[in-house]
This record gives sequence, structure tokens and C-alpha cells, in this order.
Amino acid sequence: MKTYVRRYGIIGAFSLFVIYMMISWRAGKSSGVTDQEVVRRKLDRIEQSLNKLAKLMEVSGLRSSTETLFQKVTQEKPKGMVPKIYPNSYLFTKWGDGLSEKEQKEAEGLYQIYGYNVFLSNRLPLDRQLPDSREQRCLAKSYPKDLPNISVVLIYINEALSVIKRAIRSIITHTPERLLKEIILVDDCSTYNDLGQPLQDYIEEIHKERPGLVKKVHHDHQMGLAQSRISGWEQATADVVVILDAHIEATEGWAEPLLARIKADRTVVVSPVFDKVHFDDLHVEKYYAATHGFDWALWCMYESFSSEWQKMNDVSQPGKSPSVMGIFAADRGFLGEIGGLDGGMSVYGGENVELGIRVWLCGGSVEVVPCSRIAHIERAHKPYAPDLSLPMRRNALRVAEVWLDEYKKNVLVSWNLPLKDHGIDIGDVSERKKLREKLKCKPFRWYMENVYPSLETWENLQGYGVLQNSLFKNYCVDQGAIPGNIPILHECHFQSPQYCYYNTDGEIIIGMIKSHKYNSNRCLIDPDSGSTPTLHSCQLAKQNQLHMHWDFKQGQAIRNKATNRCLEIAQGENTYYELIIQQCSGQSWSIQHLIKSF
Ligand SMILES: [Mn+2]
Repeated sequence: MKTYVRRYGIIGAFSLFVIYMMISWRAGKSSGVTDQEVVRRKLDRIEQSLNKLAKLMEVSGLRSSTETLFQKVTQEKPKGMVPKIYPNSYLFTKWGDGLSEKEQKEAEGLYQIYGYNVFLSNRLPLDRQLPDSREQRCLAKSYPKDLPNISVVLIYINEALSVIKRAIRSIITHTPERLLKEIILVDDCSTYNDLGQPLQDYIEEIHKERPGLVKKVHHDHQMGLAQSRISGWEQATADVVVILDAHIEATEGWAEPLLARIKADRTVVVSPVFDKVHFDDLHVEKYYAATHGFDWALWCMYESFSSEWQKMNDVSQPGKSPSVMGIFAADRGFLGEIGGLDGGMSVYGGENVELGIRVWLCGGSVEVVPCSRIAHIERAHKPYAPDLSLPMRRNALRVAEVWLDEYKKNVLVSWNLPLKDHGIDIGDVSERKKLREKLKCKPFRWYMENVYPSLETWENLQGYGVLQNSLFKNYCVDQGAIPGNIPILHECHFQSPQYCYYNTDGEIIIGMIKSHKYNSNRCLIDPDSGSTPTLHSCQLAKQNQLHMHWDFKQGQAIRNKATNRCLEIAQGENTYYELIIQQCSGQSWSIQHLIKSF
């Protein structure tokens, strides 16, 4: 019984960490921060959350955790101390002791280009041994002899040669020969010149042992991740196609668990667990298996498996997942039947969520398979585009237009765009709409109810965007310092800390609204005494019956239903205008976008 309680306590804690992760990444965005930094911070937080989770597991004795799976490469002790010449570079935060000035320059230069440690990669053996990160129960499993064979597609743009070579080598080493039909390299128009002849030389070396194993596809202009995956799929001839990044290393036994699931059900699209290869010292860290979810902006994120999966009490079992994160295996024919990937997606982002939703709605399902592990380099920066949020936003709107039905508005709310005339070109979606009709796919409501019930519906929202007082239009209501619970008036920058929401319950939510039911938003409260408004978790505020309900009509006062006082602005002692709560003096407010007029 004790174990039972502890186990569920830990599962609860896991959920809390996931929640923490989701609450915190948006909060990190404030004025002056570029979208690219936001993406980076988000990835950092996901990583931190997983690390914390792993540590928690270890402390609780449920399972071993944050294991460093690959011995960190020890640097030779410096003969004379050479100072680090890039003290602010992420590359040298934990790595690089003892390198000469010349070596540091080379390493930093390569890192700036690729976003990971190419200097070190070039010096590690191509067939380096990674310790086994699989659960004990995975090792005891046996798989059918007659598994389908595979075409492995590696997509890349401006990837380091040694990294691609190591990916190829690791796949050959760790895939039974009878299962590996071919490796297809898709180059999405790399602009660095070391990928031509040197890569060809390596392929020819491979072909001495495995004639014709490696094929190459080259785009003559950058076509994006989705089209790269399609190009690979088009060349593939095996039963199953596995689509991977080229900055990965396959590990022992990675293929069989995926193939066994597809053999049992050709409509299931499966993902391995990605262990993390650190971008700086390239050591591998075991990642806990998790599902691949997303928020209403359609950014993907890790989440805990369903309670049904938890109840099985077997971490080696495949678990249902709302979506995929870009590395997956599918029956080649089935992937074609349901429309491959959406080639109209540009550059990066959204294409995986589109695939996940489409698979579920059009007759298949998605699973994460914990016994299959792929080590994946998490880059410090990505080479696809200077600001990933722009293609991401465009692609998200494209997914919304084709698949989300009445929930399309949630994507617009999430990106703080107006419901009508957002002015963003999403390309031609007529073919994708026809595909949806042809396949007789289910409505998105079915997905909400059956696949992803933890997504909020946001059905009660009436208005969203920045909230401005008519006296002072350059200033916006802002969530204020984090941590902290005092909303402020701040120069408008139209970023997420200034997003406000008004709903039919009369709540005013300040700061980016949460996409999942297990997260709580922060509601504006009249604390009753004093004149300083505060923010509280809406759930707790409800429980504690705080004064959280407001009468508000567009262009009119914001008046608390319980206290009858108003949210207003006034000059404080320091002469700056401040947000206060006081007896109503007739001030009026407007929220940026209306869902229906109120
Ligand atoms: Mn990747």
C-alpha cells in the first residue's frame, strides 16, 4: 500500500512538474526578448523539468534517473593554464578546459555555425558506444522474427559531416542487417561545402560492405522540414519508413519495438524516446518516456502518459500520444494513404502536430514506445531560420484552417491575432481540405473529447489581447514581475505578459492563458482592502471566494461585482501612472479583440 501511495504521489509530482513547465515558459517572455530566445528558453525549461522529474524519481526510489550514459570526454590537463577566451559562450560553460587558444577559436567558430560541438564530434569515434538506457523489462522482451523491413530517412540542412556519418554508422551497427533496407539522406539545400565529396567518399566506403545501402536526395532550394520528410518518403521502398533527424545516434535494439507495433497494427504511427545528447560535451542523458502534446499555439511539449498507462505499472509499455515530435516510424503505405506530410508547411514547426491530429482523425493512432531509444542532439540554436516563431505561426494557422473546425479560434487567440483578417498568408490549403473529405476524417471535436481531453476548450472567452485605459493609450495592463502577483501598467509591447482575457464568468485573466485544464490561469482580484489589485490562481480564488468577478463592457468601466469598486489608473507618489482599485470615477477600458461583442 505504501508503495502504491508513493507511486501515485510521484505520478502527481510528475504532473506538477509538467504543469510548472507549462506555466513557466510563457512567463519568461517579457518586452525586449526576441521570439527566438523565447523558443530557446522554452526548450531549456522542458529540459530542466525533465531533469527535475528524473531527480525526483531517484529521490523517491521509484527508479534510477538522470544517468549520464556516456562518459564525459575528459580533457587533457592543461600544461599551462590557458584562459577561456569566450567566457560568455554557452559552449564553454561546462566544457573546453585545457584547450589552446587556437582550439577554442576553432570550437567556438564551429559551434556558432552548427549550434552544437562539432569540434568535439570530429574527434569522437564514429562508432562510439552508448550505454544502454532501456528499462530492464525492455531487455527481456522478444520480438517476432518476421518483422517488416525499414527505410531510414535522415533529413538535414547544414549538418556537420561527422554528425551525419555517426548517424549512418550507428544505424548500421544497431539495426539487424535483414531489417535495414536502405538509408536515405535528404539534404534540404545545405550551403556549407563540406557535405559534397567527403560525404560521398564515406558512402562509398559503406557501400563496400553494404552495396547500395545509402541513397541521397538533394533539394536545390530550402523546402522545409515537412517537404524534406516527404522527399525521403517518396524515395523509400521498404515496408516501414522511419523518419529521423541527421543529428541522432541509433542505439541497441531501437528498431524492433517500433516495427513490432507497426506489424501488429499498420495504422499506428510510433515514436521512440529521444535521449538527450548535450550540445556542448555530447554526453548522453536518459530521458523519461513521455507523450508528445502541444498547446494552442501548436508548440509541442512533453506531457505525462494517461492514467490508464500509469495503471498498467509497466514503463516498457507503449502509450498513446496526442502527437509526434518529428522522429517517427510508420507503415510506408499507410503514411501515403493518409497524405504523408503537408508539403505546404514552410521551414519549421506545426508539421508534426498536423501529422498527429490527422493520423488520429483519419483512422490511425499515435504511440510513444519506451523500449525504442534514439539519442538526439539538442541544439543550442537551429539553422532553419533566424526567427522560428514566424513560420511556426503561419504553419499553426494552416493546421487550424484545415483541421480544427470551431477550435480554429483558439489558435488565433493563442497567437493574439484577430478572428477575422489576420493578414497572414497560409498558402493554398484546398488540397488538404479535399484530402480530409476524401478520407472522411472525424471532426476535431472528437479528438478533443477522445484523444486530448486535457486541452481547454476556451468556450467561455469573450475578449482577448491587450487591455488599455482610454486615458492612457500607450500603456497596457501587464502581469508585472514574476515571481510576484501585482499587475502593473506598462508601456505596451503586445507580448504575452500583457495578454488579458475576459470570459462569460466575469473573470479577467492576466498573462498568457493556459492551454491545458491541469494548469491554472491568474485572475484579477479586488483584495477588498487597500488599492492594489492582485493576481491569484483562478482555481484557488474560486475556492477561497475572492473578489474575482467583474462587470465589463467594451469601452466602459471594469467594476467588481462584489465590492462595486473599479479597476482604474492614477498617478502614484512617484508621478508614474499606476493600476489601482478605487471607487469608480468613470474611467473606461478596451480589450484588443472581441470574440463576440459585449
Ligand atoms: Mn532535432
